[in-house]
Amino acid sequence: MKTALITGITGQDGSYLAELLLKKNYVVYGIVRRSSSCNFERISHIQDDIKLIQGDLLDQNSLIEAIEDSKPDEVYNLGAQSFVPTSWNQPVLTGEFTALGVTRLLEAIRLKNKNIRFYQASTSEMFGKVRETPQNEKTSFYPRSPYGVAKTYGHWITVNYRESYGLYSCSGILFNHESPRRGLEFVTRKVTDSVARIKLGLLKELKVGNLEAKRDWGYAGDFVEAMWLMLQQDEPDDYVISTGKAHSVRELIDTAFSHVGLNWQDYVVTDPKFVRPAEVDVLLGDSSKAHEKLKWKPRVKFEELIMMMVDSDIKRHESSAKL
Ligand code: NAP
Ligand code: F7E
Repeated sequence: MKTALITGITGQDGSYLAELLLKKNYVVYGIVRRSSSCNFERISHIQDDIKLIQGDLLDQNSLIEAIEDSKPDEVYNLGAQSFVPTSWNQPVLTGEFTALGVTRLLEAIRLKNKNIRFYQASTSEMFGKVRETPQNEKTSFYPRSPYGVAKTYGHWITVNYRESYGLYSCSGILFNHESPRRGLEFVTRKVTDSVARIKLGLLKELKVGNLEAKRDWGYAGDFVEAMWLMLQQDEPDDYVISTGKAHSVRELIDTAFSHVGLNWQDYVVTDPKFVRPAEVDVLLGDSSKAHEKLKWKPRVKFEELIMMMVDSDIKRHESSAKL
């Protein structure tokens, strides 16, 4: 029986990864940071099956103790300040969590047990102002936000600990992945939640930013499988994980409104408040390497994903209206 330690277990990916590892009979530990109110909504259904340890990516000793207490075979570093706009308001904090936090965790592993396998949650945001399309593992980085810059540091320190100390450390360069558990501030969930509320008569309009931005959107449940597969190979390596199809925010909105029989032009307004200081215009991933070496392929298609999210948001609002 293997043991895994997950940072960011209360987040979207952490909850799906914990479910996957439990199904594979892992003992699953998660690091949670202290907050004044409980934020275990995404893991409440598995809370009795996992073990939670208090810790923070800002606090070196708490990470060392988490490694000592859980004695993991695998560590998945999913914890981060992950919302791009917040990274302009809080660039230093974003750097502390999302960049230096990776080094703190790698140091804890290096000091306690160099045989632990390490997964770093890297991102397509590192490609930013893209140098080529589609983007693969060899495409150079040009991050466009403090978040992207912090993740680029996290990516290279993961590669560096592999090359300096021989750690089995892998970096998954994941393109956008979504689900009914996505945070409400990200564009897919903001749209699907608003469509649900508009359909139920609880909201009148949806305010968004750049309609022309394009993303390669996949399903989080599919993407966490790739994280696990990366740590099961003979040699550590870095992989791009994507669907290979890009859609605009406009198409996303159209798909979500059409699913409930509404015309998006009647409800959507653009608001400069949601336009970013520097935009990532188009991201499109080439995950041939993951297809070939990990035998990984995404299952859920864009339209299915958006419909799944709209249906889930409608159900949630209907249930809370009944209470
Ligand atoms: P998420 O829902 O925002 O979850 C982030 C997690 O990090 C939460 O559990 C949060 O805990 C935790 N966290 C934040 N600051 C922390 C700190 N100082 N110490 C310990 N934990 C901390 O993100 P996600 O969508 O699941 O993404 C998982 C990871 O993949 C992130 O690193 C993200 O940057 C990266 N990524 C995401 C995507 C995507 O499309 N989803 C794509 C590429 C890469 P609280 O609940 O306490 O806030
Ligand atoms: O924006 C545009 C916005 O916030 C997507 C994170 O998980 O994926 C995520 O980062 C696009 C951008 O995600 C609104 O300008 C228009 O072009 O959903 P998002 P993101 O910035 O791509 C990457 C891979 C990560 O690693 C990150 O952690 O949509 N957009 N109007 C809007 N975006 C938001 N949030 N809200 C709007 O109203």
